[in-house]
Amino acid sequence: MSKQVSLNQEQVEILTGLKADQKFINPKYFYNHRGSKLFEKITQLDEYYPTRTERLILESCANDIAQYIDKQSLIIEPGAGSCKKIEYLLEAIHPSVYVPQDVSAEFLKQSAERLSKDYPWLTVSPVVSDFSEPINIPSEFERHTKYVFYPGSTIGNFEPEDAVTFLRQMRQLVGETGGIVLGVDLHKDNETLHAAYNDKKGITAEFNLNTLAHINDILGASFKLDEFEHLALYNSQQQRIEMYLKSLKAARYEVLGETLSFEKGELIHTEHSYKYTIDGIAELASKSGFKLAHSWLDGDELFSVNYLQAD
Ligand code: SAH
Ligand code: AVI
Repeated sequence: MSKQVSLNQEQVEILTGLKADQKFINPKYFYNHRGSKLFEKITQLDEYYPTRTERLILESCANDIAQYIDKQSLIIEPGAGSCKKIEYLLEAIHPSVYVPQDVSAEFLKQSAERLSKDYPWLTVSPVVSDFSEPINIPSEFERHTKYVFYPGSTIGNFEPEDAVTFLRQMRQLVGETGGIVLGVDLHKDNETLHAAYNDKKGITAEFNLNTLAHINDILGASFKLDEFEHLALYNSQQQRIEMYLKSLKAARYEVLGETLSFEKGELIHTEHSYKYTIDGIAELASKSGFKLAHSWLDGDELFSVNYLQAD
């Protein structure tokens, strides 16, 4: 008789990916507590230009960005992580409520507590949930004009059609009067992109491999991290970084009543990171009920911060 195993939603999602012809793991599984800390280390790497470049833009353009945003508003930040980038805008925008959302529960809690302490005039109301699902804003905040702050080019981790679905959801959330401040990484030469996802210290490799430790915890599995290798390449035709975990040997794992087999050299897809042009961002906006009101770029045109106004 086969053993009945009752699985939770995360376990089903992960097992479905690992049984597919092209194996995959949703990139949200990078982010257990250790993954969130490793991402913070990535943001400090010389090769990883997006974070420092976006911070420079936010710092120098905060007052211009604030022109588009009502005071005393409510700001929602999906995938807020460390909640550091909103700080560049807080004094200029002066919202009443900040709702950081993330899947990495403990990391979010710590980030939100720090922000709350540093900005006593701000109501910080963190939400632990998946940003692909609609977010519930507590009814006491209903009267505020709503804006979304979505920095870091996390939008690039969606397939372009899913990015439109996500932005449509954000359009519903902000209504006729709000908008979204959207950080998007731009097209550039292959070497810069390749280096950003293949850093010399191997932090991105650790971040990618940590996914296996995270899913080991969720599945009660025993994937061995040293039997896999980090692989990241730029696909210039599709204009995206592709990240994989490569199995270094043939292996079979028994996990929650399923047999998972890996061939030597087989790839598990873990992330896409799409890079856009300003025209591409305008297209995303118009497909999802926004218009691209303004884009702010750094001098080298590596990264963009955009304001998408409800249309
Ligand atoms: N906004 C920060 C962090 C970006 S890293 C910055 O710009 O530096 C991506 C963040 O999104 C992480 O904190 C991760 O935990 C979160 N995340 C990834 N997938 C998610 C999902 N499906 N739902 C909610 N949060 C998610
Ligand atoms: C969160 N996200 C936008 C990062 C990116 O660059 O796509 C995640 C990351 N993956 C590897 N390095 C950083």
